[in-house]
Amino acid sequence: VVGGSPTAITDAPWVVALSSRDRFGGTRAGQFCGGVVVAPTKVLTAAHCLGREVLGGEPWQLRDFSVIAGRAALRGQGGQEVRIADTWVNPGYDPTTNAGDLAVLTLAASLPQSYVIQVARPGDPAESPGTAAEVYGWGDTTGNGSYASSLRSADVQVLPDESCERAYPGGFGGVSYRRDSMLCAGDPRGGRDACQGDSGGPLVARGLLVGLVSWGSGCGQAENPGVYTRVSSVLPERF
Ligand code: 4AZ
Repeated sequence: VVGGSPTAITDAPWVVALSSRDRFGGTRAGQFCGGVVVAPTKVLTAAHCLGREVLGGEPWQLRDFSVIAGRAALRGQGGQEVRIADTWVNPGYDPTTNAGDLAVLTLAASLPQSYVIQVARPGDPAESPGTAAEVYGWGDTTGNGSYASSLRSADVQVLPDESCERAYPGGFGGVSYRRDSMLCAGDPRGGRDACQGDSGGPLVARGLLVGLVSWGSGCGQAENPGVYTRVSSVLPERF
């Protein structure tokens, strides 16, 4: 998260870190993506977080990964570190266009019900342009590869689809904005945004989950907003 500030986990108990045993050790505790608790044993993340670009070409095994919940400081105490029992990747996810970038992790143990956030329904006013929103994560804070060891969040707003259609007409690596499965959000003046390492983490508006950090060009550039998975339209079922 660029342009953000430290966040207590008690203010955002639904934010979790995805951790890989063998990667990004040290202060990041293996953190490579974010996630969000939508039921005691269900965590949403970005499908691309389970893809080759993030996890490497080698066959990986579920036992190499865990979810860190209830903890803002990755190397701190408290909270829960839970194994992942199963993964479900949205069959509509298209890695070449990033459309439908959502996966569901089923946890091997239950998290407290108090961690659960409610998901916005399709067309909820929380998805309307101009709505204040917050993005959360342990990702890059500068755009230069400086990752956060403790949870941060930034105030952004839901932007009109046109803002992202203008920014991403198809020229960004062939990836274009699609309003049916994506949500546009950011800071109209620039400076506040999700960044690398925040992928899969939540965009929250009016207390509801509206988006998952998915992609964008750079971080915090006014003319290149963040693109989020539009959770309401991609999620297969209610939790
Ligand atoms: C990334 O590489 C990434 N500014 C995520 C979000 C954004 C840019 C990059 C949005 O995971």
